[in-house]
Amino acid sequence: MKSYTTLLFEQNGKIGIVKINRPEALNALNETVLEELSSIFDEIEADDSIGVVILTGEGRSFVAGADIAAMKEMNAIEGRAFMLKGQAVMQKIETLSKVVIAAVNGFALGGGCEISMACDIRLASEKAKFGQPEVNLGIIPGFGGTQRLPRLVGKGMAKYLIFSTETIGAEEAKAIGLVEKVYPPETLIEEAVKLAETILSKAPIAISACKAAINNGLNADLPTGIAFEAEASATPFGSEDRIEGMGAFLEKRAAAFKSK
Ligand code: CO8
Repeated sequence: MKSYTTLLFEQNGKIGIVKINRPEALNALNETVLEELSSIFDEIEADDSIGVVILTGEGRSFVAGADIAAMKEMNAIEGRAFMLKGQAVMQKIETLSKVVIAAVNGFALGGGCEISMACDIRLASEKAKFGQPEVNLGIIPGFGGTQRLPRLVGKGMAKYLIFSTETIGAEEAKAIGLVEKVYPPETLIEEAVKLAETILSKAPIAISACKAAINNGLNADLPTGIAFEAEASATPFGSEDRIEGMGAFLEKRAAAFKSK
């Protein structure tokens, strides 16, 4: 990996751990963080030695939003360019061929909640806090929040959270479907690694096809989604891993998958 000024990277077997590292600003997303995230996810996509990614934050925050001090100085054109840059990063994470797990260790506000929603699965510390406070600042959740939040929690709850700007804790986030699991802060990363290892033990080609089928299907109506599913099934079905997985089941042994 290249060296980054606002990110830390660690590789543990096939698990890549990306940590946003601007704790003095609670890991707020400025242009540099967005550019570095874009670059590191390109590197991860191209790197066959990484199978699953964990995204987390250094210190007491996951990401406390887009950088308000930086945005304050932007004119409308610069603001739009910044928004597009943020949206592109979220899109890159969402469409990565590998699974990305958000390990939400603290504040996930505004752009922080939005980047967690671009990840495939959200695990949260009991200390995590979620919210979309943008309308307090005269802007909208413009890193995909108006679109991904209703898809996760439903239209009414998304409007409630965005219009009220209420900050909610991890358990409430779990109750509304914004978070999948909640853990004590000290075991969050350990649990994220365990989940990553579980995912890594499955056929990678099938996991990647499931991710694409779910994402593409949610962007379409049901018949189109079902057609995506049929298309997505073809490659895993034709793979050696399918022969291996089915053979292993019938021979009552663990499968040894080979696909990337
Ligand atoms: N941007 C810049 N700096 C920040 C941010 C942020 N989002 N959040 C915190 N910081 C900085 C603080 O300014 C402070 O810096 P300093 O020490 O130099 O004063 C430092 O981090 C520590 O923060 P606090 O002292 O405020 O810590 P507290 O524990 O008292 O409070 C909070 C923590 C509650 C998280 C508080 O910092 C807060 O409310 N932060 C802002 C949260 C917010 O409003 N986030 C949404 C931002 S807007 C956004 O994300 C839009 C995305 C789409 C953009 C579309 C563009 C068009």
